[in-house]
Amino acid sequence: MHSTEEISVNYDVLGANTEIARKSRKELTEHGITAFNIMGAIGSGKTLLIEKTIQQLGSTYRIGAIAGDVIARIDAARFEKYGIPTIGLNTGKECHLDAHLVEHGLSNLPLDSLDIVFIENVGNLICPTDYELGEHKRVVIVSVSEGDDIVEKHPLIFSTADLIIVNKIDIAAAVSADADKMVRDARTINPRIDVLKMSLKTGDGFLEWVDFVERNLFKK
Ligand SMILES: Nc1nc2c(ncn2[C@@H]2O[C@H](COP(=O)(O)OP(=O)(O)O)[C@@H](O)[C@H]2O)c(=O)[nH]1
Ligand SMILES: [Mg+2]
Repeated sequence: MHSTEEISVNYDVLGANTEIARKSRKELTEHGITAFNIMGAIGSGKTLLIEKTIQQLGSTYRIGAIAGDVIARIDAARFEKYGIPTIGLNTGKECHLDAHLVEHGLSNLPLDSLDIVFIENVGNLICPTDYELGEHKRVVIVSVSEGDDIVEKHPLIFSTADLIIVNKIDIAAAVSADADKMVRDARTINPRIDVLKMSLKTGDGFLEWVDFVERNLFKK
């Protein structure tokens, strides 16, 4: 028979995280930078989305990136090859970025000469939910190959997001997934959410994403 006991640590971890995130958001805003927190499962298309956005918008706006991963700088290297300022953050055993780590990352980016910062979170649909990072917009990208019940099974992350992208619609038939059901599920969970169906392979829906990014930039 297990016995359980409540232990009070007298420290509000999430509250402290939110406080640092607010400071970072204020600093970014003062610099006229919009930050996007890109969340989603491993393999949903987070890195490719950011890479294609750098290709599309990199000559118009000054873009920086933070790539979160448990180990290694593989995704960071994918952004660096476009010549943009990039910080790779390793979380070790943690399944999400937190505001403290991102604050360090931001302190190493040239904030005076950026318009956009893309933050690729660690691949996970649960852990990043409660951790604000200082972003202005929260984006969740899911792919049809995760199963068309993936949205209804993870309501919390969608309830806090501003935009959900249902990606890889080019392979929906091959994996017997109903992308429209995923869209409906997202709208049921969060009626205020923007939803896009996309294929980063064919380009379907990509320009709507670009429009979402540009609509959320500060006027300079
Ligand atoms: N068929 C197809 N493959 C995609 C699409 N988007 C991403 N991929 C592939 O999915 C894999 C994972 O993408 P990646 O961006 O690394 O995912 P991340 O782990 O979320 O950063 C790569 O092999 C991509 O080429 C898409 O829209 N359609
Ligand atoms: Mg990635």
